[in-house]
Amino acid sequence: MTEPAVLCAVEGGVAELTLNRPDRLNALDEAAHAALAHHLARIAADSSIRAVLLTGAGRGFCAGQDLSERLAREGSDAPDLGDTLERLYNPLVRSLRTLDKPVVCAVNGVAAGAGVSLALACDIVLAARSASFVLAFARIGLVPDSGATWFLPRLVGEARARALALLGEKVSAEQACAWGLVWKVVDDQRLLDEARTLARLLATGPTRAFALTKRALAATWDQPLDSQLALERDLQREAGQTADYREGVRAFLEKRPARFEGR
Ligand code: LHQ
Repeated sequence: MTEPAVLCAVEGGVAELTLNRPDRLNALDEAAHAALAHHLARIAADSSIRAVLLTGAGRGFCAGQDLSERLAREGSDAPDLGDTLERLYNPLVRSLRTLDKPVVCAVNGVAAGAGVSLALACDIVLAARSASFVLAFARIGLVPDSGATWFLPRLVGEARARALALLGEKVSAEQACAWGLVWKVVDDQRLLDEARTLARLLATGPTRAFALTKRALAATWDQPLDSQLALERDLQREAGQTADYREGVRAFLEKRPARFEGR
């Protein structure tokens, strides 16, 4: 029997997704995309799942598109890579960004090409100290994709984004953290434990407020302050109607930890 391209284990309100093609540094082929789409749809529909953890098996996190699959598929024909993005990568990035629950990414090793984009599409990114980030696109004659040209300048600024994209140099986890690409660097052997602790914490949080927060942060780059204020007003109105808000205030007044139920 062949191994599944992506493993999914649900425990304590957290769905842990593990990219599982370690001998290819978890490069994404069609099967991996199909599995990710399947699991993310299930996660979105299941209200008992309140946080997601994404990581990779073996020594890599994700080496981007599986290039051996591309060659086998394309032969000597001029390929339509736009079609691949439209069918597979863009829906994946959109589904992570719009998922109504927080997504933690544990970058356990090298992230390259669309593997970098995949990590940056998550809400909180932890990186193992030995992990690295490679904008490998230019090395094979391509344009950074899957959101890379959107995420990078926003996270690291124009100067670094342009150099990273054009040079494709490997960036260490420490450097990525200093530049604001990731939230924290964690010792390799501690990475999964820390990421799981974080995901479990998020899974006991106010899930609706988290979803609304994601929506507010997603809108912020496209509109002026005045419109963002109006959006915050609308989203806060919605948050104020949740049971979690009532519980949060009650717990504060009673000087005890809140017991959020995600509704
Ligand atoms: C791989 C891959 C890989 C297959 C390592 N594929 N086997 C979107 C839409 C449509 C088309 C095109 O692209 C895109 C977006 C993209 O993602 S484009 C960017 C695609 N990715 C790359 O160009 C990265 C290619 N990989 C590398 O540069 C290196 O492997 C990195 C820097 C990630 C790691 O280097 P090393 O640690 O030295 O490992 P390695 O190169 O020895 O790789 C280990 C094995 O994994 C090796 O197989 P082998 O049979 O020799 O042990 C590699 O062939 C395989 N592998 N990446 N993307």
